[in-house]
Amino acid sequence: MERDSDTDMKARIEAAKLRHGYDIKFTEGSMLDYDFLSRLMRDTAPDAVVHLAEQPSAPFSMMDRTHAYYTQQNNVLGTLNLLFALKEHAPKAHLVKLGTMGEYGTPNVPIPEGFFEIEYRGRKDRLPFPRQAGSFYHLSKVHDSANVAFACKIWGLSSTDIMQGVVYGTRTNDIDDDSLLTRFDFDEAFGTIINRYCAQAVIGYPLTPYGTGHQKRAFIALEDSMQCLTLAIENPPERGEYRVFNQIDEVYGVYELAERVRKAGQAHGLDVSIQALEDPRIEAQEHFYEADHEHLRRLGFKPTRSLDEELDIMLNDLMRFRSRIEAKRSVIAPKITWSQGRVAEQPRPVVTHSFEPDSARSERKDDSEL
Ligand code: USQ
Repeated sequence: MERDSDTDMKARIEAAKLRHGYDIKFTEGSMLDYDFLSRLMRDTAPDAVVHLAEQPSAPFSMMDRTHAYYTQQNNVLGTLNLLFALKEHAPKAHLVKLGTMGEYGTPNVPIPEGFFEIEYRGRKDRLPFPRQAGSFYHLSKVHDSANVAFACKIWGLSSTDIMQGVVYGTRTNDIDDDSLLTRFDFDEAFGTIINRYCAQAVIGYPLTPYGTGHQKRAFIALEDSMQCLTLAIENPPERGEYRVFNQIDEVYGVYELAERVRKAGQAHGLDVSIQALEDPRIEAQEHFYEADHEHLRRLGFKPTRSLDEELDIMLNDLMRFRSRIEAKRSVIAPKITWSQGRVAEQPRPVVTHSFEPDSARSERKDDSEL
């Protein structure tokens, strides 16, 4: 589903008009070009700005110095430019800024929504929950959060910082025709895990959980992610307020997900195997993971479908594009490591005998024997 972005954008805007009557205006420019951003804010006088224009890949940022530098420059300085442009031309606009659940890392306590009450040495305060990001990409989001909160405090801007989990899916409900399909990434840098697993399942490539497969993350379907952004826009914060939403639905372990995709694939007649690989990342393998996500629920968020229903839709979509995925088979193997940057060889397979579904593990009281 990859296409040339310029011609693609024009065609898709026309298709959105034709099919849904949407009147979308498109202006291309860089977040690092302050004059462009400033003009855009002045000319459009927005009520809300949804900022999705950051480099979104952790592996990309870990390739080498150039990629780490690009990621932090584009993300941190681009957002800083936007804050100044808002201050100058649209100080009442609501900035909906995409952060990431990865800002928090995997602490051994439940993760609140941005802030927590703490008592320390007999004194109490409400403080930002500690950030323990696991890549130069995730760190760029941590810096952004601090800059956005600061701008709200000193200039009275208002913002919702969205701590989004890992997104998956091939379409939203509005994408009801092939002319509206978007790009779909399944390479090691830009493909997120469920999208990768589904693409792998379709071409008979063994699914690739990394390490022990017990790493847990919070997930949300693409359609639900759009539902949450809509809710945030429709329910803006007060002037000067900086608020944080954990935009997630369910938590899964990465091996558990491979099992779910294997089952879904079998239901589609696909022969799906799983081959765990040495983890190219440096990340906790066995860990506690629990995160609050009440703010969006209180605003009315309801997940639209289950993981299995979404997997069914994804596999149906991707099976139609099997030959295009097959043609890019070489981009699947991970070759970006956290310790060495980009390497020539893909990580070694690891023995799978220690795996079992996370549900079975959580039913046991004592995990220590694993
Ligand atoms: N993983 C595998 N096998 C794979 C790919 C990934 O086991 O083939 C594992 C990773 O090691 C990690 C987990 O799956 O433990 C998630 O990896 P991912 O590549 O799906 O997602 P991640 O790198 O964490 O980043 C993605 C988006 C990013 C967003 C983030 C939300 O690319 O933009 O910020 O999800 S979160 O993970 O909550 O930080």
